[in-house]
Amino acid sequence: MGEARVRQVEFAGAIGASGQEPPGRHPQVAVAGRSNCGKSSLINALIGRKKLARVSQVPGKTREINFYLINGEFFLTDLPGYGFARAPEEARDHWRRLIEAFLTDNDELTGIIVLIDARRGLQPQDEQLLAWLAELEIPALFALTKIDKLNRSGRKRAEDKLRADLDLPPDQIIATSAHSGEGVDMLRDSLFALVDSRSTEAV
Ligand SMILES: Nc1nc2c(ncn2[C@@H]2O[C@H](COP(=O)(O)OP(=O)(O)OP(=O)(O)O)[C@@H](O)[C@H]2O)c(=O)[nH]1
Ligand SMILES: [Mg+2]
Repeated sequence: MGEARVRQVEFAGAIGASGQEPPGRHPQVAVAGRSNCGKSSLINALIGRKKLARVSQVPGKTREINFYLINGEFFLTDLPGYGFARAPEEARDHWRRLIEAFLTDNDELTGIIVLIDARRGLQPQDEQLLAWLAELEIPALFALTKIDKLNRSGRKRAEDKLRADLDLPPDQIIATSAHSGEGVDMLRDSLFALVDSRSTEAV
């Protein structure tokens, strides 16, 4: 396996409407989750940059798919969040079209990192995404975010609940915090392993 280290990262471009092409042909791993669950913050932590991915003060602001090229080899992709309660129907339709087009017929898509806010757990709004992942057989990694906000018992409850909800073995859910850095190295290792598994497969 290649070394799980981010040596170089650059913003490569964005897609704002379905039908647009990604900014280059590289394997992609996308980060998805509800609005405000901490996607951009965790991407910054994973790539070791404080401000490359924009962290929003106003939830539901990101409407584009943003591509970050890692080591000149693969894209880490920041997907717009979903499930923002006050989002108008039109915004939800936009999200659905954009993400469905991105997930469907995307030969470069190697996997998805699904982020779940540790204080909220799996929500009904996550179901559309999970249904697509299952239907399209897209490999997924699952991580709880903002784990620093919970005490020991709250954290155990959140981990147990998500494992039960997703019916996954314990080692497939990583508890993370973009603020304390907990779990970030582990998630990065899993991310690189996912990308490696693809290049091995292609040979
Ligand atoms: N305590 C704590 N707060 C966090 C953490 N990660 C993100 N936040 C905060 O949560 C808010 C949303 O973070 P973002 O990274 O913008 O979340 P996002 O999922 O990209 O949001 P959208 O792009 O709007 O969907 C910000 O105020 C962050 O500072 C974390 O690990 N711990
Ligand atoms: Mg964001």
